Amino acid sequence: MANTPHGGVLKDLHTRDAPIQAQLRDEAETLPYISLTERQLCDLELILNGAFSPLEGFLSKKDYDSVLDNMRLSDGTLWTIPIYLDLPKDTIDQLGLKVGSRLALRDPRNDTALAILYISDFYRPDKEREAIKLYGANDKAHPAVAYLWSHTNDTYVGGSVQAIAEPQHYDYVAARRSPAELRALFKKLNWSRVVAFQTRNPMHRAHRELTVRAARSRHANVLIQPVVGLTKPGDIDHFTRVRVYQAIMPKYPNGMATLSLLPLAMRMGGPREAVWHAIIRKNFGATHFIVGRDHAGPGKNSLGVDFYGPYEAQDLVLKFADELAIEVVPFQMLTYLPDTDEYRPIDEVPDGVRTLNISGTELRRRLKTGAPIPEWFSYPEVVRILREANPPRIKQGFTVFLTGLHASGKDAIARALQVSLNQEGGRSTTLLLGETIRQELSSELGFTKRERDINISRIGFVAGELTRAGAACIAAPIAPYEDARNKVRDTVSRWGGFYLVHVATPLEQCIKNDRSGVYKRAQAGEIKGFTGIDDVYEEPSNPDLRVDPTVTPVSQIVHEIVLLLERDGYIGER
Ligand code: PPS
Repeated sequence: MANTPHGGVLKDLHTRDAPIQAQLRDEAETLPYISLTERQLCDLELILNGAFSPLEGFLSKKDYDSVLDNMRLSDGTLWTIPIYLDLPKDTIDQLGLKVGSRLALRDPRNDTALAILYISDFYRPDKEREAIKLYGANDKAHPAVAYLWSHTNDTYVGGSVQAIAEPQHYDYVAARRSPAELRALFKKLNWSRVVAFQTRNPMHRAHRELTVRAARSRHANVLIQPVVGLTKPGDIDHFTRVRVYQAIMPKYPNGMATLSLLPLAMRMGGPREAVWHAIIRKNFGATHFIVGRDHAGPGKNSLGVDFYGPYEAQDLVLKFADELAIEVVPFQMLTYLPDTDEYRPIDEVPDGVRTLNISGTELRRRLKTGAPIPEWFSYPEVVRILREANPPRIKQGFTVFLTGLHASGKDAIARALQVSLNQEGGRSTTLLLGETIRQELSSELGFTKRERDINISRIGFVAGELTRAGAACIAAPIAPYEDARNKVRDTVSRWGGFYLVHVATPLEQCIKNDRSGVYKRAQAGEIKGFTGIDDVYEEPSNPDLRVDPTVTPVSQIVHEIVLLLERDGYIGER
């Protein structure tokens, strides 16, 4: 038998409202509406399918205060993370929303009406109090506190919801299961004891060992239920992680474990979040829940100290053990013992026995550099998926951005570099000469500062996309403004390498080089605002390379750039 839902009844609002769904859908077309934020969408999905039982909507002020102060809803039910609908005051005024109004809640991705909210109250939160009560500190190093100040609107709206539709997903659809579906599966499989495992990270051998140990100790089956909603900024994307989970499932004995994805928006709230996770797993029917070291931990605060103690989350969940009615399976970190080729909880390792570990940071380093990841740590299938998603530098894209005056020789360098990179092979190389971009992408633009900024930003966008796709991009516009060049660096660096090369040919030489006569026309006042004549060129303050083709031959300049790329691992031995 699956575990009893929190509060006694599974609040599956889809089932409850199925008889009036068509009516609600018609009504939604006549109502004021809002498009949900990503976090609100995650929250609503889990309210509607009962994963947040006993909630039937967004918290009223009374419940919100009670959750903040006592970790309970106002009726006394244990509940640790407040689920509210935050809206801008302007939207509330524009839509004319009042207590008693009905508001359609739409999916931002496809505009579908998912639910109707019956508004019970509006309230303005004290964000500082919320941060301190919920997360222990008003410190923006905490991702949820940062989110509270930068993304959360100032008015919270409470009220119950009625279900119209489930949010449509297009990825890993078969692996997403609602509480009702998972409960039905447990029944079909005859699983009466299920230990749930929460994760927002890729799984390796240690995780497989940990879950099997938990199953063995509780005579249970295993539910791997990773979060695919919102996790900690900087985490590995859920597409990669789900492929990893799918690769690890065959490592369990047949029939022992199942994988189901959870579209939860995590808050990284440590102890409070661990209790919330336990409640959610109970609603999905799990009877046991693994809580490890630093569960849902946000990392370090602005003073460099961990927000929560390593076992604070375990302690809080254990404190509420009876009330939660889901058995917590506390876990120490597992570590590898090479001499006996086994994993053991760190507190069970006899003195003097050798252990091995690869930290998250070390793993990321090895993925980045292509350094080996041993089989004792992870499965080759998992490593292959992670490597695909984190290609080493040699397979990543990069952009070489040449900036300089007209006729400085940057086009000749760009062309020669393209040939040299084609000779190197391994990537397709794209040339974005100033002139080409002006014809193909920016033909309607002139040369005011604003128009030049737009032009450079377009180049940045294209260079970023090419870099992301693993190509080599060589751009050679004048790009006279430091600020615009820095923005390109920011855009491209998100995806791969970026090198700013200042082609610092003296103006007199550029004028000599110029066979099209534009400098002469600019000097004669026939062209206005010409860079170097009557318009500014801001010299790059910190280029990766500064070159002057009047003193260094193009072949040597290309070689200097190649040396930079080789130094950083973008080219070289494959
Ligand atoms: S910018 O500032 O980066 O947007 O300029 P860019 O797109 O690279 O300029 C491309 C070519 O436009 C010609 N041109 C001018 N350049 C500077 N100032 C003015 N007012 C101007 N009017 C036309 C210039 O010949 C640039 O050529 P290249 O060969 O690309 O340097």
